[in-house]
Amino acid sequence: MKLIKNLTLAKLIATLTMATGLAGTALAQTAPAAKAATPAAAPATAADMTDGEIKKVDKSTKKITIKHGEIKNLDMPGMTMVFQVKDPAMLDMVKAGDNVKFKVEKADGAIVVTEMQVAR
Ligand SMILES: [Cu+2]
Repeated sequence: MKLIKNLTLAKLIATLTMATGLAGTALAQTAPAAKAATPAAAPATAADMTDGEIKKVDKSTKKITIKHGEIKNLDMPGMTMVFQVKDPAMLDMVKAGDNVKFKVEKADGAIVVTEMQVAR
């Protein structure tokens, strides 16, 4: 009877030690993540710009296909899609394969690229 009691106690202590160890690990993992989140508080203008790669430029329809990263102001995840451009001159600035930073806005139900710069 005494042996069983000791075993149970040993098991309890082992469980507690393990739980404490896990909690310690969780805390250690939380710290760098919180630190990494701080630089994300960038100026609003930079946050509005989206990274993308030009896939296709169609001057006849004034549309551009961009493989884009997350578009935060439109709450859109990364994907490849066709955009209209605000200024057709933008179509002369870029070609397929270019990496760009661009800004998109919703206008009259369409998603329009309003600003674009080639990332070098
Ligand atoms: Cu999209």
